[in-house]
Amino acid sequence: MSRFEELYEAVLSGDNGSAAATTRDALEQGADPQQLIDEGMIPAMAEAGRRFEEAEYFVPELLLAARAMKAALELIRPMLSAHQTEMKRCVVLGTVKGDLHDIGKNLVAAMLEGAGFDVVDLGTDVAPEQFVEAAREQSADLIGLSALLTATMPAMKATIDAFEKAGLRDRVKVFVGGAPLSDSYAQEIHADAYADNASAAVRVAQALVGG
Ligand code: B1M
Repeated sequence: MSRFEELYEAVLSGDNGSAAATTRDALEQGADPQQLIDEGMIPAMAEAGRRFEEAEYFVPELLLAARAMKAALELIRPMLSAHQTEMKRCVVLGTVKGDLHDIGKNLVAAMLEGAGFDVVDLGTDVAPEQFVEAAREQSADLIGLSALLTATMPAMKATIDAFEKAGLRDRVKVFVGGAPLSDSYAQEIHADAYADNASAAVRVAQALVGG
């Protein structure tokens, strides 16, 4: 079994000890951190999602898979951050109000950090006012909003509206992402950009700050 398959199996079966150990070993042996994410972790979470949809997995199995993915991602995060640049742009990132999904958002955070952004991660279930307050405190350049539930997509619009209301909308660029979103929805809510995955989020963020 390849190290990617081992990591895939560890995440899918929710074995966080094995996910961390496999990741640690693979990194020590020179594995590419990005490849571990793309070929081990993401396919495992996609399969966990498929099994959930087919009623083969239930919430506890999903939570275990998510925990295993987090354990592996924590080891990879510093390696992604190793190539930081001097000029740091600040991104305030979070999952919008009512939404507790954070795996994709955490991946986006890790990749942005890896690309040299200063990431302020507000976590999940973040109210519009919390985004505004953090953006003000941090003098943020960018705001990244994540949503995984169709029911919480309107909270993205509420957040963008809160920036308008606070008079900050011209000072920050807002990009959005998450499985139920689309480019057209992003346009509809007047976001500046949409990214459909973590790598695209980095490209979008770089484009929005003009570099
Ligand atoms: Co939930 N869940 N969940 N869940 N869950 C979904 C999203 C769902 C599609 C499953 C399903 O029914 N088919 C469904 C939503 C349906 C809908 O609204 N359309 C769903 C539901 C219904 C629910 C609950 C309501 C279930 C319940 O309790 N009855 C509940 C809601 C809780 C809440 O949020 N209030 C719930 C709970 C949970 C768990 C807690 C068990 C767990 C989350 C654990 C955690 O995040 N810590 C969970 C999980 C794991 C999933 C699935 C299986 C996997 C999500 C995931 O992590 N994917 C998901 C089904 C699926 O996606 N197949 C599902 C892996 C991750 C790497 O991908 O998050 O898409 P993703 O992120 C990608 C891109 O979307 C993008 O980049 C990432 C990397 O490429 N991206 C961004 C994400 N954010 C971005 C931001 C950006 C840019 C790109 O810029 C800012």
